[in-house]
Amino acid sequence: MKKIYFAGSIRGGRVDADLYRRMIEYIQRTDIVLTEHIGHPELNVLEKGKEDEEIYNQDTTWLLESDLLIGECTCPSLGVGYELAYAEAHGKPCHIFYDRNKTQLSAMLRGNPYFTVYPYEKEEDIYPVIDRILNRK
Ligand code: 6K6
Repeated sequence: MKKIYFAGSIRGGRVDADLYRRMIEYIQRTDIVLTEHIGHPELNVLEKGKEDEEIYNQDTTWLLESDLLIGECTCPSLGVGYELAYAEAHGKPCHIFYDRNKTQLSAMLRGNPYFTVYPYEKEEDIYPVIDRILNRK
């Protein structure tokens, strides 16, 4: 089982939280998601009392432990951008999804050949790509 670091917006906005949850549950059919809280509808309540330093230390530890990163980047997030650069610096494969009808992905991601970028139009297009990323039969 691979360890996946799923990255999605938190303070950048939670409009896509349900989508994150569905993607995380799909990955969890065969693999481990280190960051399953990203898809939780009441993250604010869950994380209450956690210091930012604690969050940073935990997330960077998980990133180093992970086999690869899957990010949903339709909702822009500084934290996700940072995580992508951190993952690249540590040689972790990075797979980025975004809805091409809702956003223009940053040139700093699209322009970097290190990242594998998947623009999609419908949510259902995401899942076969995840199957390929995870080497599922
Ligand atoms: C809870 C409620 C509001 O903010 C929080 C903080 N909790 C976090 N817990 C775990 N990971 C976090 C938290 N905040 C940010 N991250 C990490 O940064 C996640 O791994 C996300 O992929 C990314 C989101 O960054 P922002 O800039 O959108 O918050």
